[in-house]
Amino acid sequence: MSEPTQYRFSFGPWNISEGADPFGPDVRQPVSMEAKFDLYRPLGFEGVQFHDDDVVENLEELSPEQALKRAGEVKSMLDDRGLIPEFVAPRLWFPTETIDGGFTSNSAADRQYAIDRSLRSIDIARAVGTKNIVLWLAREGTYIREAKNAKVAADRILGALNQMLDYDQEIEIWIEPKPNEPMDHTYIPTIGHALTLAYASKDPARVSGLIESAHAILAGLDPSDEMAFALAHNKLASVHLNDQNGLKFDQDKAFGSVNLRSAFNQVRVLEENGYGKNGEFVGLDVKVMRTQKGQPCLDHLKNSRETFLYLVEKVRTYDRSQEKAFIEARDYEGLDAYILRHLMGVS
Ligand code: GLO
Ligand code: MG
Repeated sequence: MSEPTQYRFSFGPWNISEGADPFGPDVRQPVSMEAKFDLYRPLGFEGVQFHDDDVVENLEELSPEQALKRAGEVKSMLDDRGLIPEFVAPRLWFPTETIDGGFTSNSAADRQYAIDRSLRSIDIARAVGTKNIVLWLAREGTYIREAKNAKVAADRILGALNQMLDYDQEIEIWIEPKPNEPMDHTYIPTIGHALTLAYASKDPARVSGLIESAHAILAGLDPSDEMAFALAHNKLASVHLNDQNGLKFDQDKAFGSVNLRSAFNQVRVLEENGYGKNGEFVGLDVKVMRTQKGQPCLDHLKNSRETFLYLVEKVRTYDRSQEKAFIEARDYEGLDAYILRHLMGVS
């Protein structure tokens, strides 16, 4: 038996939010980035997920030199607190140039903007101390099918990936698939799409996937199977654990809060396949409820991390001989009941 995995956790500063939604303004005060960094370790987190403009605020107003200088300052803030930057993601969905998409925009100038911004975020990633780039391809899709040529779009996404791989021979790219929101449909909705791009790229060893539970659910898929598929290809670079109550807007609910059994299965697949043994983070991408009082609100992070760890215990205390006996007898009714009893803590 190998040593049990000591999991380490990450979240992004956007997970400490002001609580705005499309129908109402902020309900909490903003917290500065540096003050957010102070909150990580006491909560049990050591990894920080970043967008390029979380590292360098007002990125577009700064020269490349100024931006790198700022990224270096942020690196020192992280070092001082024993924090690790997990990845940097180019924010290809806020700027006006990305209204019609990034790499798949119908405007050549806007496509170039998306490439330039992505290369810039590689420089920022290196300066803040990570080689990992996340591509959440937020606006690579359409609201109506006829608006873009989907075949050309797929070629363009691959072309962008290759340009990024060429730009820096050491970076790794982690694609985070999501089927919808903000688009009606996106071009890279599942891990199967993401890994096809990885294998088609000029350096497949440097391209892998990041699976978010809610995104898999929105695609009508089981998050643990999506994770298992990536693990089978040795391409699960990270996860964004959270939960989702059916086919609605992306809810980013606390991990396990909707479907505890699905959460158990995600933890089971990660634990059984040694996820985390090579330093992979257990990433969270969770929103606090808008209704929550307090400043700042952190319970959704604390609770999600604890739920993960309780479920690790459930996986480790799962009676494997009983599981085996049920499977050998093809008694999946028995297995089903055993799992429910185990999760409920009764026997
Ligand atoms: C949105 C995504 C988003 C990404 C983040 C990092 O639905 O989950 O939060 O994870 O931008 O790429
Ligand atoms: Mg996410």
